[in-house]
Amino acid sequence: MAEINGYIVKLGGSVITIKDKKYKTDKETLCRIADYLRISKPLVIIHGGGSYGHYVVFSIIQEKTKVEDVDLPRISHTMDKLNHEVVQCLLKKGIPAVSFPPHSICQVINGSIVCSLETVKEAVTRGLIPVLYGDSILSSNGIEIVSGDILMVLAANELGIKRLYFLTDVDGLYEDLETKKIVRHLMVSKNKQLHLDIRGSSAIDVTGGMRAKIESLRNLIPGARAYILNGRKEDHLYKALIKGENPSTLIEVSE
Ligand code: IP8
Repeated sequence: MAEINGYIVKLGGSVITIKDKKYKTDKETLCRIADYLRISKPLVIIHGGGSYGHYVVFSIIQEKTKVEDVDLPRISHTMDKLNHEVVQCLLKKGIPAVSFPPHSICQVINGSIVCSLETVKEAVTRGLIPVLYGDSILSSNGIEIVSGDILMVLAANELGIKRLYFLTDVDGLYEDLETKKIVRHLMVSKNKQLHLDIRGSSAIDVTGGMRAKIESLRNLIPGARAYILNGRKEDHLYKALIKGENPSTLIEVSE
């Protein structure tokens, strides 16, 4: 796959929604981030579930321990509402955002997530900005919750995008949770296990939080660079998206 010059960004659910308020978007933060995206023009935008997706899945699991086929419409519809808010804000800022609901282009086949990204690629070629999101998708034995982090890796690999930004609500990957010292640089590889004490998120998180995020990055094409930054901090957004610097954690993928 030929490399495309540009980047893909994940708007973490913890940044664009209000964590402890069910189904509440943080419009102010979302629109502030959109201002930076308007200038720096990502190729693809992916967003997480935050207090929409994680809450709905958590409620279902509390009601009956596991999600089933019949829950797909409820989960997808909830994520669709958040996606509507995201796309609305992007459009208001003049960003040509177009939504690609993952439940309609992805499914789990023989244990692997497979997405048809041909139309997404075509949209990118035409200067549009596809917007995908963490969602529930069909699998051979029911449904599966696919994180936006996994979609970041799939889309980046498929489109040949080697620069990824993950906007989170923390300052990067913590080396030490007490001192809040940040890991500035980390090399990961598909062939090497990670030996890091990475904790999950403190909020309700049904897709594994930071640990799952870093694990999934091992599957990126070698040479890819992923930045983990605080999407609520203007200096992080400015340094990363406008200046192309590393304000927090840079994860590089080797062979
Ligand atoms: O926040 C989660 O996506 P993520 C999606 O990117 C759902 O892990 C439906 C919980």
